[in-house]
Amino acid sequence: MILYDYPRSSAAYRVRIALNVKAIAYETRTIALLDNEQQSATYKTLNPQGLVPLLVTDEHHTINQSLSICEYLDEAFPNPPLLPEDISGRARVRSLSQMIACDIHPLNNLRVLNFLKDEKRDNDKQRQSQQQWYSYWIQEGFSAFETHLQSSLSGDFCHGDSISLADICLVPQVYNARRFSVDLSPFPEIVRIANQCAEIEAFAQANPDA
Ligand SMILES: N[C@@H](CCC(=O)N[C@@H](CS)C(=O)NCC(=O)O)C(=O)O
Repeated sequence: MILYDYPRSSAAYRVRIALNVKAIAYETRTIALLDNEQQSATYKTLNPQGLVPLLVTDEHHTINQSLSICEYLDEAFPNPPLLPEDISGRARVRSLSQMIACDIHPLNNLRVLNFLKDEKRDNDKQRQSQQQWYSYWIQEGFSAFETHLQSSLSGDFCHGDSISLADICLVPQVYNARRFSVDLSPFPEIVRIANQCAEIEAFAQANPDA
């Protein structure tokens, strides 16, 4: 399999974790987001959205959207599973995953931050306003996520005592939060679970700093 990737892309980071958890061999092709390579004609023939990640399967199918890729991997390689067996558990894990992937992450994406740039502001003001925007959306989203984690349905991980798609979405978002110095002290459960995941090889190997 080939993963079109960028180390600091949190959507691609999710897929790297899923591939590692399932011990699937893969190659990466780095798309230089800061050089706008995602918008090149060559890449857009593979992914017209101009975003990473993109997975090319061994059967040469291309799949974009990290959650679809993770669910594809889960169906193609069922062990260990990324979703619980019971349907309400699966719904809970998908809902936690989407809280991050659909309602936090898109607001802080590179193209959104670039669109919000105000060329009239000096660099310091620019950075300050970007930081405020970034922190606001993470803290707003994490506040609801933290409340969900207080449920008895959570355990060592977001859902019960085994890794699920929700942890795979949470860890890259926490990485981003730390990179932008977002205060995580109001979210002890999020921090506990992210730190626990960091000890697991599949997560550690997928970390952008690795
Ligand atoms: N919903 C998509 C989001 C993909 C996405 O936003 N990728 C970012 C990196 S995390 C990207 O390629 N950004 C390039 C840009 O903003 O130009 C997914 O989950 O795969």
